[in-house]
Amino acid sequence: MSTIQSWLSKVFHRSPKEYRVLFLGLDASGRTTTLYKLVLGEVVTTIPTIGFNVENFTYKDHTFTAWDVGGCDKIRPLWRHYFQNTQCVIFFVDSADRERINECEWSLGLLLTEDELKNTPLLVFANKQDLPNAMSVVEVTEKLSLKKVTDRPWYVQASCAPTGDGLYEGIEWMISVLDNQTPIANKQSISPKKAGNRDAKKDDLDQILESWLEIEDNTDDEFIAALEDYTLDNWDHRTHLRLAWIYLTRHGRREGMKKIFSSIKNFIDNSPRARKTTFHETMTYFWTHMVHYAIEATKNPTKDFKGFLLMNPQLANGGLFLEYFTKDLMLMKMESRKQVVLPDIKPLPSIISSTKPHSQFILPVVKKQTLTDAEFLEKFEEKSLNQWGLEEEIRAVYVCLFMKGRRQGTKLVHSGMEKFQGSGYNLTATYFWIQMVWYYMCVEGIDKVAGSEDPTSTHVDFSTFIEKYSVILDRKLPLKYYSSKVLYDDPKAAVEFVLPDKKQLPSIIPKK
Ligand SMILES: Nc1nc2c(ncn2[C@@H]2O[C@H](COP(=O)(O)OP(=O)(O)OP(=O)(O)O)[C@@H](O)[C@H]2O)c(=O)[nH]1
Ligand SMILES: [Mg+2]
Repeated sequence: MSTIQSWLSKVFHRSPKEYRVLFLGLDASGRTTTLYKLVLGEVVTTIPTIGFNVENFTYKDHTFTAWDVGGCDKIRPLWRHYFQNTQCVIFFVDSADRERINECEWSLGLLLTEDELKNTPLLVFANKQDLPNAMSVVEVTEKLSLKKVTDRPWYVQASCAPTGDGLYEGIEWMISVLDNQTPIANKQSISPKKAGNRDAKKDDLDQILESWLEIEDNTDDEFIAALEDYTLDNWDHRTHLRLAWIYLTRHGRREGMKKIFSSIKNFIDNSPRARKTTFHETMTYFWTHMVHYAIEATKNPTKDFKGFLLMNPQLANGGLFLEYFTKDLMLMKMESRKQVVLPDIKPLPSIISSTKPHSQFILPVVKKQTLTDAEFLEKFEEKSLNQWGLEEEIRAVYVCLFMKGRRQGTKLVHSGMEKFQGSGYNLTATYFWIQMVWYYMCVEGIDKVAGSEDPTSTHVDFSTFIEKYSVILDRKLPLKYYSSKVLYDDPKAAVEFVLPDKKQLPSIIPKK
């Protein structure tokens, strides 16, 4: 049983007045602050939640198990793991963040289409009401198009998490709705439907493959040139497999994947041949993954595309995705079109990779810094650092966060690392280091000056910081939270955020 499942099953054994609620919303909307205000009655110092927090709190004879799941964009796909048996969704809005209110609407809109959340009451906290220019309840209601929501009870409550204003008014509304409902404990989760019967029969597959092998192909270079100037005259399953095969064999997974995504998007946007198609993130990811898996799993002696096809006839089956995803999830849901979602029938086959990320780096000793932090950042961005090891990696994280602040800095770290580490880049490990560095920056109190453009603000340079928190310079640190199998051997961790399987990442700072 997975860690998530065992946690979930523990939570489902409850007495009638116990309820399971889910805290969702964009990052920094105030969920963790609210959670601990309700649980401890005090204001805690939070750092962005990477993963989740789960706590119980009691109010007027009702016990709530609240799941607070991290909201930053790259980890939002995790939300769906928590939908099952949720009795109320509490959606948090930073009412002062007018720039991202459309993103809130979009994100909430997607949630409301989820089968597992069908008819689930929705409480919206229009949070951060204390901030100047915060949107009112009326404005938030309008901006989130809530009046259109007719399939469930909903309510918008103004709140301020640190003072606690409005929180219990919201909880009161939730209780009034829950008490008047038939216990939702009976609500069944949607079980994955059986894979559709669209799988081509073996004979049909043989026929497809035969016809595919008869096609006289142009050279790979000609094919790519035609793809890039939108003159390809075919836009079918075989074409997709071929472009994935060429890009992956030429550029490896990381770079290849990017090229595949961008070339398909461009082709759809620009070629009349693909006029009727729209780009599908999950489908593209699925086929790219399957082609990569096939490349890794088979040795193709002729080293050409036809030889590859011959050795992997299963790929001719255009309905192969139905072994992994329900039709509903893959074809009917906007979510899977817009972002890569996890399969709901069984996991994708994993690629056995002989090289672990980081294995090429040499164990660092704390070195005397010759570059200033600003020079280091410049070189990191230009990719012109001439030394690279764990210490440089941590320094890159530190200088990005320190100079640009948490949100901008995080983006910069990811894009820089992708450039720098190429196929060794691992999205989950990168997040892990960001979280640890940010945690110690918060412990030290220097998160307050991070991103400040004020030249007079105190600059704590990396050497000073790392001398005090040299504990971060431990290559084994990630293994306190993740097993090596999850972090390094599962190719998923390299491209999407995966949860730690040993221990949650810290998300609040202890009091001094
Ligand atoms: N002024 C003000 N600040 C708030 C309020 N609620 C939360 N904050 C602050 O907003 C920041 C983010 O709050 P969190 O509780 O960490 O937000 P979150 O929704 O858990 O965000 P992630 O974990 O990053 O997804 C923190 O600095 C909080 O102190 C509020 O009502 N008013
Ligand atoms: Mg949080």
